Amino acid sequence: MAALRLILADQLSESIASLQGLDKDQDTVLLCELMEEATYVHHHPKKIAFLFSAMRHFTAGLEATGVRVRYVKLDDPANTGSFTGEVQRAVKELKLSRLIVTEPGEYRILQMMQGWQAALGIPVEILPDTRFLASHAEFAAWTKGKKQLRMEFFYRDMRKKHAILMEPDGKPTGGEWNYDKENRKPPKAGMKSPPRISHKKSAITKEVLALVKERFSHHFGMLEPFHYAVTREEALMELEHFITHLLPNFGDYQDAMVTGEPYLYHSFISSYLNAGLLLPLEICEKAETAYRAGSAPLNAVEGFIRQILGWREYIRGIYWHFMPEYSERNSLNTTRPLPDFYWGAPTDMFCVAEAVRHTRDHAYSHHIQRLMITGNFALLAGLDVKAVQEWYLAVYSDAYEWVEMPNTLGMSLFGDGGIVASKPYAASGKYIHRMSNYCEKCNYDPDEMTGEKACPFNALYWDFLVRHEDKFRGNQRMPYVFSTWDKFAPEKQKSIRAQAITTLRKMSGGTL
Ligand code: FAD
Ligand code: DLZ
Ligand code: SF4
Repeated sequence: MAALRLILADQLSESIASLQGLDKDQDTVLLCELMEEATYVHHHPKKIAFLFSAMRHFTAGLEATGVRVRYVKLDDPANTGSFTGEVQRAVKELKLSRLIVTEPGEYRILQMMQGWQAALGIPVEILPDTRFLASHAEFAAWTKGKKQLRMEFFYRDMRKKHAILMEPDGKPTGGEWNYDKENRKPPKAGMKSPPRISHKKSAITKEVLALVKERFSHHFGMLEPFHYAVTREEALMELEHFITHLLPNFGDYQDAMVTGEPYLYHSFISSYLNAGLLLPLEICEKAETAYRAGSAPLNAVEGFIRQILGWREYIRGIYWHFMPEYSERNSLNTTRPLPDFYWGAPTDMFCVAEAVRHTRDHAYSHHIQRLMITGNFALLAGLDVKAVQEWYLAVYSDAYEWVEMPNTLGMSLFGDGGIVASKPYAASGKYIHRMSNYCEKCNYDPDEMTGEKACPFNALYWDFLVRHEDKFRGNQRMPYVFSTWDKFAPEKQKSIRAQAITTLRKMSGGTL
């Protein structure tokens, strides 16, 4: 029975389930560039260009091996603009009798797929995405009987299951599961990370850049310069570069932030990994090999592997385990609209402006900028969880709902009520001052709590905690926070809260 095999933009792996058992004589593979997907949130132009170029290169690779591909370009006059429209059109025109897909990374698309069998009148097989290392059933089994779903314990099971950084006696390499206590160094003065590699633009990429420039220039973000890898070979070069030149310092400076240095020692592989150009296990194995060869220390290698084997798989597990109800959570009842400075409007907060600049220029900022600058501000200011999620989904080239939502709603905004984070990642300007050199360039003063020059994060931090005292006072992981607040004189408490009100007013008025 001739099959249509749909491949989504984030399924660009030869090992994807929907390509297995393909019959070159009968089957057709479908990839499509879709207006609906590019605009349901206004994706960053670099993200659209990366995905379109990677899809076109992936198609060329399949065709070179004799696979028949129907590739629908964005500007094809017959393009209906949606997955459903394109699948319907292909089935009708090619007279195919079954459809094979791999489960998507977004609940919205899964719902669409679940309606296709009835709409098309042919069998539709939705296959599991075996590129992930924990299946839905495995994750569900892990959650059974647990009061708290802590990533650390899930991660240990994954280490054992995949024999990563494990010794023959069943103990973790080095004797500890986690070396994070060695990993929180502030940046050194004048620190610069080694240059990143960049990739020559192919004719395909040039054509895509022209298309994206014409159609999506009004979206937030700079399209060029464009240095992304767009093939598996190029993504592997990025990975090699990271393992050789950056991994040794990854652990030490994982939380550091430096002006003008968007990547520091971070890998910048999430876009390639999430789109399927790299696979999680090969990355972990290369990192472990570097440790065993003595070219990277254990704190760096373990910390890096934990992000992929632990956090990434855990986050995906949370998304599918709790959807669709998860998306409606807003445990802190936040409602304030997203201020314009998230979209590049001026702000005197240097740290926020810098994180937004990196985002605008690269469709990337590293984890601590996402969590402790833009995320922390959104948490403290009580910004509407849906608006914040939409921002994160649109502006990062690695963003798909399965990974964006639990990170934003759960980890960053505490909007899931504490499933992902056991306490809110709330911090004052003191933390940002310690972990970055941003405050040196700022109009605000991280040591001031009140007054014109006071760092906005400071009063907002206390105001946030007091606003949500009912939720956080009893939190075992925040023992000293409320006792510090209680020791402040009532006058000081009053002026801090008044400062927070002024700060939020300035934010709404566009003058923060
Ligand atoms: P590195 O720091 O080098 O880490 C290595 C890899 O580990 C990453 O490439 C990524 O695949 C994985 N990883 C690390 N942390 C996480 C995490 N918390 N969740 C899942 N995977 C992780 N990551 C996304 O891939 N897509 C998103 O849309 C996304 N949105 C986020 C939103 C917020 C508010 C926060 C706080 C984090 C978000 N993250 C997201 C997680 C993380 O910030 C990025 O994976 C990371 O910054 C990507 O950069 P890197 O490749 O240089 O990562
Ligand atoms: C994010 C995105 C964009 C911008 N464009 C496309 C597209 O044209 N075609 C496509 O197949 N997928 C696209 N995607 C990814 C989807 O929106 C969605 O996030 C993933 O397919 C979920 O698995
Ligand atoms: Fe950010 Fe406050 Fe430092 Fe300014 S002073 S950079 S607002 S933390």
